[in-house]
Amino acid sequence: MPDGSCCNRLSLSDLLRREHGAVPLPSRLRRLARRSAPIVSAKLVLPDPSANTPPRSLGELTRCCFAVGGVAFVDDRVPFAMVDGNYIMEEFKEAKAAGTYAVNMDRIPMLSVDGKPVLGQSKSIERYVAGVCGLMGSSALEAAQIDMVGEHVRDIKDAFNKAKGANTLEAFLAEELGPKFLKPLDKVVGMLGQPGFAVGSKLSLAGLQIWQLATDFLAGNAAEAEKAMAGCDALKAVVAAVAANEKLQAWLAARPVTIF
Ligand SMILES: N[C@@H](CCC(=O)N[C@@H](CS)C(=O)NCC(=O)O)C(=O)O
Repeated sequence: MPDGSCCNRLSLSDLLRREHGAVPLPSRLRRLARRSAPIVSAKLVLPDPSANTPPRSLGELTRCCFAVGGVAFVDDRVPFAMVDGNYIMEEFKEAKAAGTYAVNMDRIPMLSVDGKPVLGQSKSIERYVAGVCGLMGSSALEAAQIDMVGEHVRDIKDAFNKAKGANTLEAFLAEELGPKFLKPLDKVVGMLGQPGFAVGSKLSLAGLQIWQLATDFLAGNAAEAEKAMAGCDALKAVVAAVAANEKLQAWLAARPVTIF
């Protein structure tokens, strides 16, 4: 499955602990954080227990933000099974019928706060959670620049997926990915961030998005991606700095193994 696949309800209802971050938590969540103990739960039916590919669902970058920000969260995954190549998601079907995901037009991922489903759209969730976790820069302008870099990354993924759909991926990787996308993005990051940072001088959602693009999204085309990245020193420094983050590394080691 391509990046952009299913399937999580991320819950902030048990937002318990916050160690870093420029954006203060609402006082109600701060009270919750003081009185609760960390809970992280994952319900997942693995269709193929031997599958060993990294999770790349629409909720994964949000989980990475929580991890890097030191904010405990409930990792509540919709169970599914695969039968004859089809995804069977009975619990999801029932929850949809009950209106659980209505605010997100009956789709997931969904963020719940205080037990209430309040936010859908993976990118909106990412930006909100990144703010809570102190990953949206040091000013309103930096927040907007982080948002912009995220949209640049989205454009690159869209172009990749379009080429894949049109069976022109090979040409895209060889002729367009570097000159048309990665090199211009390298320039952006060189202009906006200190060495090792996508924007400003702090780890941000934009850095995580660049890291995810380089290490996960393009993982199936690693050799071509490496060629396309030649000379993109600012991007490479961001990827290396994010990959060196110890909290992120701990999450990567602890996260459940899933097929996407
Ligand atoms: N643009 C949305 C896409 C959400 C989406 O398409 N979710 C899929 C699962 S990956 C879904 O819930 N589809 C409805 C269904 O399967 O009935 C986002 O980024 O969150």
